Amino acid sequence: MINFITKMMQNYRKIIHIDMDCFYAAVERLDNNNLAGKAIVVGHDSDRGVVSTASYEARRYGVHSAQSIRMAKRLCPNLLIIEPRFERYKEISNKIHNIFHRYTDLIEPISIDEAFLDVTQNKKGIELASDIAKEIKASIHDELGLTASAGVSYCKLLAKIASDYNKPDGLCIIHPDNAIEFLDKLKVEDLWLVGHKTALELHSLGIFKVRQLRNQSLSTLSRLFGKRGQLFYDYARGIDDSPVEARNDRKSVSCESTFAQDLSLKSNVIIELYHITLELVNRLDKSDFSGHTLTLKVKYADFTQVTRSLTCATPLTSKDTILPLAKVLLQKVEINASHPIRLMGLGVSCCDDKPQNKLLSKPKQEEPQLPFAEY
Ligand code: TTP
Ligand code: MG
Repeated sequence: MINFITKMMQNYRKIIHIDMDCFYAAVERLDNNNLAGKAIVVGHDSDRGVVSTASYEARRYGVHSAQSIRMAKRLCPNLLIIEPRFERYKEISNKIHNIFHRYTDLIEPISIDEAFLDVTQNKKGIELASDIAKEIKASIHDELGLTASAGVSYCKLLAKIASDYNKPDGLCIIHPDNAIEFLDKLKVEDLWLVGHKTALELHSLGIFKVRQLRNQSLSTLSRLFGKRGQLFYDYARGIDDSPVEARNDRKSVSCESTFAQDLSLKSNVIIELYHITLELVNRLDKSDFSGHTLTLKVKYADFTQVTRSLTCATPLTSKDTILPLAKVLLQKVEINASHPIRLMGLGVSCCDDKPQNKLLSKPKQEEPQLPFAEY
């Protein structure tokens, strides 16, 4: 029996999830000692500016990511607003990934400050994933002057939940033997795929805790949530077989702009489209990326949003190829005074059947970037 258990244990994967603490704000503090201990946010200081992140001092006042700067100032009168410096954040993100690569190349970036690492087989032959997590945290601290939180477990779901558990500067390990006990403490909204709407649906059925979710049969969950039902059933049991997928190839490059004033005149929208195209071409060039699918995103003043895409045979790399296609996509979008436009984004992505030959021949680390993220 003991041999059987030992064998089972050996088959468990060892996964680490790392998430930097207050990432943009921490980098700003690193570069400016005067910001130490102060309530700061990173974002554009304008009427329409949005908080990218807030220091913990600011969070105490209720300031948080995605809030308007105006509201943040109201909540925290002494708030300092720092203009974002994305190039600097990417530079630090690359250095963090260089530290990860000392242990494994099986790294899945989730965003600029967050990644999964599969260290089951690692370059240093270290047995305990928790030892690797400690070393990574120490290197990030000693070499870069920043703190990270780490979660360690046998699957991505629990590693991610663990890294959130003791933030900031946390380390939390969920051993397979303790997984169910750990899950029992959690609310359903702590699980992946349980957003606000799903949480409300579950609450209406009297299901608030993961423990209660586990009592539901697979057929009930599948009937209520379709394909997600199976996932909820598995997650409640600590089952998540999804692999850590190393991404050497970028999936997309995009950029977007929130206008100083909402636009309803087509001529103004076309001028903005021109500027966004130039910025997109600049980003494509810098990242050595080309794709075949162009996507236009339009967000209206009432925050409704539409996207329009087209795929073409020619790689989309230059203004001369992208701008005419972007205008074609714009034709498919409503523009009028009763529905003014607040934000427009343009992105190029790869088609799944067209591999990124450029990147395959010249592997390079991905700069994690969410398509169209309002960051
Ligand atoms: P997060 O990891 O979500 O947040 P954080 O690192 O600032 O704080 P925490 O300690 O809770 O992890 O996001 C990483 C960075 O991404 C964040 O520093 C700024 C940026 N970001 C935005 O620009 N907009 C957003 O809405 C969010 C959530 C993050
Ligand atoms: Mg973070």
